[in-house]
Amino acid sequence: MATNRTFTMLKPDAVEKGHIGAILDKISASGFRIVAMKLTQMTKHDAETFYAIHKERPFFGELVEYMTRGPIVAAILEKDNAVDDFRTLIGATNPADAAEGTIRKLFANSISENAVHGSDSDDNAAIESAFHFSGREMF
Ligand code: IDP
Ligand code: MG
Repeated sequence: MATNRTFTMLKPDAVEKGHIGAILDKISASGFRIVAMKLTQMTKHDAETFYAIHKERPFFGELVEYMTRGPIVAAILEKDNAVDDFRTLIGATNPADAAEGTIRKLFANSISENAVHGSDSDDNAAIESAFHFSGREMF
């Protein structure tokens, strides 16, 4: 996969609160092109696999419970410098620390329910994209 792509999820809290449109609007207005997108729900096994790197963290059970409780929007986004620029757009993990105007500042509830996921590296963007999408779902 090209390194100008990143992977995102609009997490269950954002979907529950009806923020899909507003968040996608911000993503598009920030210059990202949607390469792939779907509304889907992660199983417990999916969430445990996706977040395996965090399995020793004290919040792992809470994270899996949260990420599986309702549908998410999964998407692949394209832009120059996509991974870093998207992390800037979403803001810090804890919305209390997120910069003004960032997606997490605007839409997140808390450090655990923080509205959006963004890949942290080109390698993880490719792994996470392939976790959710087949080649024929990418455009
Ligand atoms: P990131 O999403 O900003 O990359 P990570 O450290 O990779 O943050 O954590 C993954 C996800 O786990 C976060 O987005 C959040 O939903 C949850 N999380 C992270 N830290 C905490 C915590 O201290 N308490 C509860 N949940 C957390
Ligand atoms: Mg992370």
